[in-house]
Amino acid sequence: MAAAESLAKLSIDGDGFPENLRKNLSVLSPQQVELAKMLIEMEQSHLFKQWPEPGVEDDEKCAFFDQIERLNSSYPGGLASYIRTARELLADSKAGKNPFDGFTPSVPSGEVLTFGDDNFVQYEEAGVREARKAAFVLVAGGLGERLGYNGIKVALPSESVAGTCFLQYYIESILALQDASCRLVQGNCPAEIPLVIMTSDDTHSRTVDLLESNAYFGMKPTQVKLLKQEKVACLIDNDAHLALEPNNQYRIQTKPHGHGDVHSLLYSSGLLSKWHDAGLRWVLFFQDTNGLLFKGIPASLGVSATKGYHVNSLAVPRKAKEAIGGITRLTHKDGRTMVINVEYNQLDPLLRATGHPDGDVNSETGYSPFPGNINQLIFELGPYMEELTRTKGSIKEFVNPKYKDSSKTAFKSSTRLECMMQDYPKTLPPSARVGFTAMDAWLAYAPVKNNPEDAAKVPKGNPYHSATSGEMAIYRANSLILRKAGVKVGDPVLDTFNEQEVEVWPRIVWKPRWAITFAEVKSKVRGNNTVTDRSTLAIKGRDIFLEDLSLDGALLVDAVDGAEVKVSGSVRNKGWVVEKVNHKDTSVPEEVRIRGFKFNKIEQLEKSFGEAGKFELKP
Ligand code: UGB
Repeated sequence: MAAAESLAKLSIDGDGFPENLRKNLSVLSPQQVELAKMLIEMEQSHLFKQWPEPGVEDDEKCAFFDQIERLNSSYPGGLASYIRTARELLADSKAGKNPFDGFTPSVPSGEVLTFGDDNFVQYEEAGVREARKAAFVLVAGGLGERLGYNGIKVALPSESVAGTCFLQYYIESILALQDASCRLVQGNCPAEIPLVIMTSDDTHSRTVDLLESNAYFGMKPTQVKLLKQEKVACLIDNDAHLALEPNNQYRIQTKPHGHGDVHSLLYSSGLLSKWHDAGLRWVLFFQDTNGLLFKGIPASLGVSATKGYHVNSLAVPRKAKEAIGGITRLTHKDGRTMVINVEYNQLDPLLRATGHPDGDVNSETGYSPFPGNINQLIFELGPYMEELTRTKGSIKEFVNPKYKDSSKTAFKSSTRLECMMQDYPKTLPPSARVGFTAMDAWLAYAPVKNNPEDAAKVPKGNPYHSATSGEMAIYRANSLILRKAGVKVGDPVLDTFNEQEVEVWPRIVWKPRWAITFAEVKSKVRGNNTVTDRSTLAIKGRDIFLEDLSLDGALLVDAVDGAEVKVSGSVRNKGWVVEKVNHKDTSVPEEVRIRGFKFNKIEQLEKSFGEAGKFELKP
């Protein structure tokens, strides 16, 4: 029998060869036998310990090898390479080897932007011009364990005035950039910015459903491409023995490999060369729940284009111990340097090991001296393709086992290898132009990552990264932007929701179509406008102009393209009142209770303009 012969070539006998597997060879295909051989060679015979006689659960045995085949083919170099790397990294971890051994950290310099000044506006214009040559990549394969939300994170409302979910906000922002970019170059434009979404088994089907049930939020379905990442095998010990599911001896336990998979998936998809041939120049990576993200994109893309950055990371001031990586210049003893993210759990030990006994602490500015990485990365496509041709998109991995005790011989639970997309520059040559663009956190960063209990425990003064803070940050940013554009916006009031104290600004939202840059905001605000602190304002059309408006209450204006609407006069009504909700109150939908408040919509002025023409909305 071919299968048996193939295994016989293994020349493994005695203790090393599991009898239970030998007996079951007749059940397996020749390919499965080859995989079995690889597993035995990689010292994984424990996987077959409990296998029953042939004829019992044979379908399950084949399903086991189907999974092995998937794990083998989805990892660059196959499962054997995964196990080998795991052994090396686990040995390093046990030995307490510092991954930054030989490197000294220092604070890098980059482009620091001030919202709304001439420099910022010029970068924004340069960025909008480049946007038509960009492709966007959203990494959305994460389960969001820290948030604990039952749905996918991109389906969560980013705010609850208009109820725009994150994916909708992202897609509408890309479409607005596309329009603005084409307008700037007067039509000489491919007109469709591609969007790739990296999903995983945890998020894939629900992401497809969300897109399909919302007509892709206005994007052409052909513009959007989903790439699904596979999970990787879990490991039970320092010898990298694979872990079986606790309740199924025919399934390997798997966990996510991290957002770094995005590079190998893009490489193998063939999309990069397609984009290159279509004249694209930039690839922008971003994460699943940052409702401010696109406020920083145009200017940062402008920085990339102006400075010729191959890699540009967006950054914000970072509070010490905040769960965001620090952008760091690392200088090796041999003289090599690189500007790279040092992940939040590694920054403190690295600093302590290199002559900073206090570790990750704030400087006299009240912030960590290291800019905070918000994992919004802008790569120049040409150099990116060249590098991936060399590396095939594989990214330096790491392992983070939770040991039972200081002997570091046993794990509390299984572990696995992981990789991060921001580690891409680690393999770049010193000639690569790697920089960062820093801006205020209020403008560009407000992720939703922590559940209410954990958010409430965040040290005072550090950002909560919760649904509460994420939504309130949108109102604050929009209020501050309108202020900068000359609108008199009421002061915020402090309030506490789900035990998190936040500033509550007027609830102002607008569609990205209305304005995607500060220059656009300014062009749509004329005369003397006032919005009081208790007000709610939602602007949903492209050609809506605020002109001598005095708002004290709630106002919602919608207009189709071509309907030019001047909004003015005095709008006064009882408005929308912010009401507290307890996150433990299960009678309230989950997406509401995790933010700790909802609106009681008492009274509003709501007006829609469905036809082209010139209109005035003046009560
Ligand atoms: N993600 C995937 O697509 N696949 C995966 O396997 C895992 C995640 P988290 P974390 O700027 O906010 C990152 O869990 O640990 C997606 C940076 O590493 O939110 O908070 C997932 O869906 C850190 O340097 O990441 O840390 C989500 O969209 C810091 O900058 C994204 O990857 C921080 O984010 C991030 O996943 C930040």
